[in-house]
Amino acid sequence: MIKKILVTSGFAFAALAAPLAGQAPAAAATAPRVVNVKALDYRFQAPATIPAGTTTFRLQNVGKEVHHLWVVQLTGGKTPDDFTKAMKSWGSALKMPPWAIDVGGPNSAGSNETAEGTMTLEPGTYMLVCWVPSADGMLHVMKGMVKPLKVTGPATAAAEPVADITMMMDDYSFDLSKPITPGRHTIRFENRAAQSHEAVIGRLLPDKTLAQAVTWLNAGQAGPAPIALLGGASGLAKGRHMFITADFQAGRYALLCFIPDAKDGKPHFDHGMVKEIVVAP
Ligand SMILES: [Cu+2]
Repeated sequence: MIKKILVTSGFAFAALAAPLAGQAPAAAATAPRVVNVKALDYRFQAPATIPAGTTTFRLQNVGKEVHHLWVVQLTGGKTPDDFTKAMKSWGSALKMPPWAIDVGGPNSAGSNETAEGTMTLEPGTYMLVCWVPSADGMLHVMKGMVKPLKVTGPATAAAEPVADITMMMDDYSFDLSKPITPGRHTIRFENRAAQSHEAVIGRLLPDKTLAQAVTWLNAGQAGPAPIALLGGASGLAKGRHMFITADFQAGRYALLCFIPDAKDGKPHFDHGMVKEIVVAP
């Protein structure tokens, strides 16, 4: 943004430089790096390599279906090929190998919508994945929505965002530090449970229920959407955290986790990880 102003207008630059002069010159350099990712039906357009450090992934959904960006780190020397081989046993169920660690990402965005998520990534090998199911029951990852990402050192010196609200995830709950009010908020998500959790967030449309939102998302999005998705946190492994910044309006919002349970394989919403919250005017 600033770069654009610099090359197009000297006047704008002078106006912009004045208020910056009194501030610490490092301020601009510490904003998280933005990585733009496009979601299509059914693939990701994303860089192959990014520097380590605090990074905002901006997921632009240019497809017709709902998509999310789920980032997993491959540990124990595993490669993207190992991940592709492991996928062959999945079919219509999410079976994350134990060496693939959920590190977050921007969760579900509707068609022509954008969602953002900020995480701090260490150097390593990662995969970008979409687990959203299509109407045929097939997960998008099985249709080609999976792409390797190399994260290289040294890390950029970017600071993590400052959150005004914290959301703690546990077996099987979403716990907000305070009620969400209309307007723009930065929320820090943290998972303190042993197994991974996610938080899909959306505004329920008038007269629509949580159950209708779950069914619509889980069964290939048949018919008009009962929910306006605004993103949320993709899967976070134990102890991991991430941030989203999003605009809220007055209304009823749904918080949902679709991850299959470690013990019985049932989605976490069946264990109670489904919550309606009210953003009061
Ligand atoms: Cu998808």
